[in-house]
Amino acid sequence: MAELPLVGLCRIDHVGVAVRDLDEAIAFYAETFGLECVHQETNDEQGVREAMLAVGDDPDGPRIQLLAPARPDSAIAKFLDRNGPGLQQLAYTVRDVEASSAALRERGLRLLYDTPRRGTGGSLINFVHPKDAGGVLMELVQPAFLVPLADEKS
Ligand code: MC0
Repeated sequence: MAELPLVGLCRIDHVGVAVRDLDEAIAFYAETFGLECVHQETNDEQGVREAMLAVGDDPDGPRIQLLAPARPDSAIAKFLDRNGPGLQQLAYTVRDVEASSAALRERGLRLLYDTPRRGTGGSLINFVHPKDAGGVLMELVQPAFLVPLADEKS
């Protein structure tokens, strides 16, 4: 039997937490847990405002990602309506999100996007449907430093 291609999960990239109000959540995590916000952005395609929080001193360590809805029809708004605030996703770093997605498709899992989309800080992302990953929304993240520039692709 032919061997399945490697999935290539390298490490935990971040844990995503749905929140109703981003600024309030950033203040809560800073004042209560001492976690510093190291990055903020709005992702229009995903309909989210997000903040990355560092845990400990490792500059490459896993982050906590706070996710607040930027519009009422977004995935985060729907999650909050259904579940309230809380853990929404677990994200893994991969070197090649297309290769990892293909490997998971070969194992019969549903990937949410046919081709990767833009994630935090210029990363490329895709998701495994939570019903195919034991009830966990699993995100694959190819960090920006591993995303080829447009003129390097050919
Ligand atoms: C839904 N379900 C979840 C879930 N969301 N289970 C675990 N974790 C979640 N986050 C469950 C529901 O409870 C329900 O179960 C079933 O999945 C519904 O499936 P569905 O009807 O197919 O889908 P929807 O409409 O609920 O949407 C879920 C889906 C959506 C995962 C497809 O949220 C989505 O497209 N997510 C990907 C994009 C995303 O999450 N963007 C925000 C983060 P029952 O048992 O009731 O049937 S943006 C981001 O993360 C970027 C900025 C980045 O990191 O770079």
